[in-house]
Amino acid sequence: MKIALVGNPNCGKTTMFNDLTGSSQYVGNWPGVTVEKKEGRLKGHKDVIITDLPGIYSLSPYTLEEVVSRNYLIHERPDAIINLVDGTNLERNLYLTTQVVELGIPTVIALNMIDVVKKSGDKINVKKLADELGCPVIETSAVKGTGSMAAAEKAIDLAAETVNPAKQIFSKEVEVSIASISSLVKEHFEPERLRWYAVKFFERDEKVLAGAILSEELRAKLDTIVSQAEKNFEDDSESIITNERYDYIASILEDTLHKKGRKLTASD
Ligand code: BGO
Repeated sequence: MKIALVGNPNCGKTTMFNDLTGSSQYVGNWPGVTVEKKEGRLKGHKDVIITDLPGIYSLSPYTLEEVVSRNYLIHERPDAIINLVDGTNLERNLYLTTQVVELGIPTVIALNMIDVVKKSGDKINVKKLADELGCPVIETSAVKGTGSMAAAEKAIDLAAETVNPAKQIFSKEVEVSIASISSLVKEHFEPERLRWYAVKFFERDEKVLAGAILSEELRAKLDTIVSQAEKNFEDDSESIITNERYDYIASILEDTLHKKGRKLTASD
């Protein structure tokens, strides 16, 4: 079984990887690029390989690290993902999470740096966060070694289950466009991957478009849908998606994050 560690730079991935794999690590390079590839066996589970993917902020196609990570996730398809989220920097870290959950791979969130969060007096409603994101959230402190093994064991359990389709998080208008794209291309992709591809087509992701075997006629139809949305929003489609991801994250944090000093309300 293959489990991938995914997260922003500095979220604690290396610390957790070392904790989970101990001395059974092998380090190489990703094929064709000088980006380090680290793999190791999960302690106490000889058949589970943990792959530490490069630290990234997004699954966009712009940096080598992003391309390596997303190629691995799409083409090698790990059985499950542990997405490390730095609990002290939720807004930025969840930007990647909103993309990871679209891949249709079973995902557990390791809410890391929880020791720092607790010390600061901030409160994160873990259950609500899990409900919003549609995947389990486990509090971890990689540096203290707490929660990491529980996150890995959760990932093993999830790998055996069918993955829930990603939630619709965008505005109604964007979701209508994505639904139209999905119905046009659905024969070309497995159902659990369809949303990832539909969002990428909406964004006019050049690498994904170049790799897809679609007729010219179909490409023209996709272009019409995207151009119409761009016209309505007076913005390019990639920016529309970025902005709406941040709107969604803001709405989640409104419900789940209580900064110290902020007055609690009845719904807290
Ligand atoms: C230094 N809690 C706390 N408190 N710290 C953590 C946790 C956690 O849960 N997880 C990781 N860290 P990486 P990436 C450091 O190196 O694993 C710390 O990029 C220091 N170094 O110890 O490297 C971890 O692989 C000097 O901190 O992250 C590390 O994802 C002073 O977060 C940092 C203070 O972890 C990044 C910290 C010389």
